[in-house]
Amino acid sequence: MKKPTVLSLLMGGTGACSGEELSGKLGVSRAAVWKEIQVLRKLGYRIDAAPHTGYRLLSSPDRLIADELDALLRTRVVGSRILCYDQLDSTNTTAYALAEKGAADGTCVLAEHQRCGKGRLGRTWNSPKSRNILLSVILRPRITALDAPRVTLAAAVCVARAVERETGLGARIKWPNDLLLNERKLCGILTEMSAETDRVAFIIVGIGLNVNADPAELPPGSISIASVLGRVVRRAPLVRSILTELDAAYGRIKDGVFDGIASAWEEYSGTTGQRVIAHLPGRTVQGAAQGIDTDGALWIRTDSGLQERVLTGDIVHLRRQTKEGS
Ligand code: BT5
Repeated sequence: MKKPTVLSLLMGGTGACSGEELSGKLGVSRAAVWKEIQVLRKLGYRIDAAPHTGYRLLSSPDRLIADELDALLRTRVVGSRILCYDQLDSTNTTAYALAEKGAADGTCVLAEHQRCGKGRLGRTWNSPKSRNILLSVILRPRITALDAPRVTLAAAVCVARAVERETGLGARIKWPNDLLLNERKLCGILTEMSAETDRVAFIIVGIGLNVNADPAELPPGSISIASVLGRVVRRAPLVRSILTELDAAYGRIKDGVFDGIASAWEEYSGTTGQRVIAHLPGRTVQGAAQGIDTDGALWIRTDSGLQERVLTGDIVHLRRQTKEGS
């Protein structure tokens, strides 16, 4: 159980909280409570202070603030510690460095802006300041490096579920772990790890989710939740949902139990059934995507009738084939 804060008590209460009540519950002076109220107001929280009733939280800013996320979360491991930064080079790079220094399982790093956000294979991730979710989670599962890609598959399912729950939008997974809406990229996941011979030391699951960015601020082919819904979406509840889903999945993955992940992935797959091109080292494979196996490899039935198993790489969705074959 995390220590209560002024913010968590104001968020948890149904009515106003007096300064005396807050100072009693937190074991600090009323002056210290007043000081904390001023800090929260500076961060953009609107807090009413009435002489006889006390403090009441009227609204929260759309900023990702550790105290608020702590107060929203009811997870076991994921979110055990939350660190929110204004600016970083990359949340994955910071999370990796923290993990090397022994940061706890489930530690989360968030940033409002990344100076050098990373994609896979040396590509970049671009996100305008304070509009989207840039999140990295440190996990320490008891698995081998060979099983690590399955953690990424599970993470894609978790984000798809959270987006569906919070916004009603049905994002689809493009193999291996992009989320698409209307065939445009909504979310990318970058998993990095440190492994010894027989065991993973830690995995960093880095999630970039476009929430409120205008697609004009993003690379071509991108989309955001707000651009589809036509309204701004608060990011904190979305982060809470993503971390809650990850926590539930991690309860099983931590001990190497991956049952049901491939089938959950298939439920959200936008790739299975599509005509695709896979770019592999030195060659390309074109055909119908048939789905993934338990290792997360994509099976493609090529036009010559052969079955190809693609374990890593990039694919492009081609236009869905109609009955007439057009
Ligand atoms: C990914 O790589 O999709 C993984 C992206 C992971 C980003 C997160 S943000 C938090 C954490 N910290 C980091 O530094 N990274 C992770 P990849 O499949 O290689 O896709 C990269 C490509 O997506 C780029 O080459 C662009 O074409 C495109 N792209 C870049 N920014 C985008 C955005 N905001 N929305 C959609 N597409 C984008």
